[in-house]
Amino acid sequence: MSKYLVTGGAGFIGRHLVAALARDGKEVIAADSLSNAKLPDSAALPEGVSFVQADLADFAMAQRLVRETEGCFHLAACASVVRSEGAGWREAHSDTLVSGLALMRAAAERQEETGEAYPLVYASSAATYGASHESAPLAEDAPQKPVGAYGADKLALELHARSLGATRDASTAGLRLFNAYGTGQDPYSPYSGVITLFRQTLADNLPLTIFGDGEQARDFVHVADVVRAFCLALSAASPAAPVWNLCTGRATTINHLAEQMMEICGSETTISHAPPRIGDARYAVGDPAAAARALGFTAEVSLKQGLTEFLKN
Ligand code: UD2
Repeated sequence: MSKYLVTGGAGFIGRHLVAALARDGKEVIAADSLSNAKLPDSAALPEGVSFVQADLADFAMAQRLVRETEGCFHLAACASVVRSEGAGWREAHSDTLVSGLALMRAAAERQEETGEAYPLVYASSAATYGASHESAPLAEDAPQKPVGAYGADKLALELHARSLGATRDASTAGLRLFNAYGTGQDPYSPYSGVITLFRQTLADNLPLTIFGDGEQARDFVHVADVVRAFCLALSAASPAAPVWNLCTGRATTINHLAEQMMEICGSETTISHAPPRIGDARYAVGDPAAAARALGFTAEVSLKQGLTEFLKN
């Protein structure tokens, strides 16, 4: 039976991926440092899944987990802007970049020992493109100009994947995630996405706050599609270290999002506008064509469908 490592396995996307792999009959080691996620209830873990609390930047730990598995989905990262830009920058850098490097090096080493490819699919981010793009969907060859430490670390991960592919045949694939949403994000965490925050605000019957004029656009991709793309990318991992957008290609403004969510909930709450967030991207929408060609991946869940399901759960 195939056994896979999922890092960030206690996080929002990680939990969905672990559940999907288990449903597919795979064994899974879900590893997480728990620095930004809650300990999963061991009694509720699907059959074939074990959980390990682990600092993945610890190379010996990465080596151990990689040796026990046949492939890795690397989702662990520190998405907190406050931590990665503030006093916790060193730990955040370790969680986002050093952990990925440790796993990639452990994967290359395992491959050299066994002579068999060890595929590693890692989460990169739309944050690698930066905030300065105006209106056209971003294809993979768009300039990458990250504005924060998180985006810089994700870009560095892509570069290291390429470098380790060239020097040691490390077999990787990167997926640049746009705005993922779905059940399981903590509604009280300031790091949760706008959809999760709006849902909680609507449930509390409070006014929605939109930062700026609300005409900034995002590419919202449902977590079920995210999971599918990760699974498809596993067999596309190679020493060429390919990277694809994980997106829908559809632009949704925050004004439109708020309207749609209010309509689905039948809410008549008010909307207040606050000053724009510093460094907020005006337009973060991906071009999905390359992933469609290479992986056969097209996002299937429409925003309306995804929001309706999400707001009911
Ligand atoms: C997302 C990621 C971020 C990084 C970036 C890359 C999340 C939570 N953040 O940031 O880590 O990967 O993408 O491009 O996934 N907004 C409101 N009202 C609210 C909350 C948000 O108007 O109450 C706006 C916000 O100003 C932004 C948009 O909604 O324009 C989306 O915000 P977000 O925090 O969900 O995600 P984003 O794209 O800023």
